[in-house]
Amino acid sequence: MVFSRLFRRQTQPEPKIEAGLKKTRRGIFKDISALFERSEITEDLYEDLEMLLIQADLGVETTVELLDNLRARIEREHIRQPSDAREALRAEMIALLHHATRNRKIKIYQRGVPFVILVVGVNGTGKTTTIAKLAKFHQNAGRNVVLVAGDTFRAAAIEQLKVWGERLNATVIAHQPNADPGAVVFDGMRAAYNRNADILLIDTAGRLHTKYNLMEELKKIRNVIQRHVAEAPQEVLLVIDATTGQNGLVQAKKFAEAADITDIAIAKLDGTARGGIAFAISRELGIPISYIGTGEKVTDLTEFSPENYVDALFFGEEEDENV
Ligand SMILES: Nc1nc2c(ncn2[C@@H]2O[C@H](COP(=O)(O)OP(=O)(O)OP(=O)(O)O)[C@@H](O)[C@H]2O)c(=O)[nH]1
Ligand SMILES: [Mg+2]
Repeated sequence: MVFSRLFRRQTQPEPKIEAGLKKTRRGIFKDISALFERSEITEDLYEDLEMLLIQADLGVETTVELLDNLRARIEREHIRQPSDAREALRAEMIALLHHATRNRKIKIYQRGVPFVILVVGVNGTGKTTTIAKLAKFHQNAGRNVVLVAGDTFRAAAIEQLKVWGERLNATVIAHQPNADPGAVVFDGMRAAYNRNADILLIDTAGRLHTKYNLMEELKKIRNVIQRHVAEAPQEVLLVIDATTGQNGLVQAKKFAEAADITDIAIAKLDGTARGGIAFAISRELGIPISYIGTGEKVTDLTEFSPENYVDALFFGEEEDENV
């Protein structure tokens, strides 16, 4: 007699991620789970799984790769029970996400050397909000944060950052609208030293003019930063909007080609029922996903963990209630 393992949560519940993935979990991933309640592993099961994964925004290529890996594992481990196949799927999903997180560099925060975080991304993806969240995140860790309004194209963008600065009690360095972003960043770097800042968070304009312009502008900002701290920016964070799915991924790729991105934040995960985008991002960009945003509040940011993420696709409060 073959006993199949019970499919259980492997990580501690992480309420913010679970809440953020609620729509995905209750939608597509509920259907995915249901596939494994069938009596045998058949070709139909693989086909239905493929369709659902594509719907979840994994994209065709990532889905095909995941399914190939799943089939190989099922064969290798002589898996016969669909419930064990679901366990194998979880393992392969986690492996896919680790594909990128493994490239993550350890962050070194040194006293007296500002840790500069340059935040980039297409307009409207959630850059400024993510900056506020990150400011809170670092403040909670006891770090002194200064914000720089490097998005000088829109007056509203400068105001928005100032409002966050007031709420967070963080200094905001800003110039007039249409000022040279390089000049603002220069003042920001100086302020970081004068105010003993541990973290300097730089907002940038989201307009994706031409790739050449974008590269030039980011290069200028980088030069200004490096005049003060040679190893900065220690983090170049690309913010991706989860609700824009595969389109967002295409734009993110362009950004990744133009700027030396070190980390990715996926914002607005709470706003989509297709939370599979993280897998496509991980595979296609190969850049570590470091944070996920699951709401509009400053506290709605979590550090990314593949294990927690995948568990939250399958388990949440509502499942616990049923136990
Ligand atoms: N639900 C939800 N909304 C978010 C999240 N992050 C940002 N938003 C909202 O998305 C909208 C755009 O966010 P911003 O932070 O202004 O985006 P931006 O990239 O700075 O935009 P531009 O400066 O115009 O390029 C705002 O209404 C935010 O409140 C999130 O994680 N969840
Ligand atoms: Mg903005």
